[in-house]
Amino acid sequence: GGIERTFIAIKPDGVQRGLVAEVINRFERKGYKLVGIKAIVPSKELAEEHYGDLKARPFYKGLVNYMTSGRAPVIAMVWEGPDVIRQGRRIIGATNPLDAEPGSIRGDYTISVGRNAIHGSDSFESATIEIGLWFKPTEVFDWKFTHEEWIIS
Ligand code: YYY
Ligand code: MG
Repeated sequence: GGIERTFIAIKPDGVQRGLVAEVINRFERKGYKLVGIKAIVPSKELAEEHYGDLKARPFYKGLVNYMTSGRAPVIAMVWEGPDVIRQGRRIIGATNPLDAEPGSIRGDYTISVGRNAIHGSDSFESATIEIGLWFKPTEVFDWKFTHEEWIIS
């Protein structure tokens, strides 16, 4: 795949669990580039928009409450690199942690779908929308690894 950007967020349970460094490490060590990061307690409006396609689902209200409680912030990130949207979903693992492969973040650290620690965009379209929702253009940075030719050819 070509160079893409994806929206990755460590949800409040992941922050409470002390998984921030672990998540960043798994993307960084793979060779992906961190082009945006911030801590944020999303407003109800932002969380509802972010999960807008799930509005009709029974868990929607609880999901929005959990994201917006402020009992821990969300760590919102933009990661860049070849095929990072699909590969990011693999690094994260299946939505239900009981289906997530060992070696994935959800597979290694979580046991409940309602506390699965991390979000990752599922397509180019949702990545574009989600980055625009969570980040201002000035909060996302164009930069190059000095050693880029040793990671990407
Ligand atoms: O993209 P992903 O996070 O893997 O799953 P989605 O189907 O987009 O659902 C978003 C979010 O909703 C999921 O990470 C947990 C929650 N959820 C839930 O609490 N119960 C479900 N049965 C399905 C999803
Ligand atoms: Mg999703």
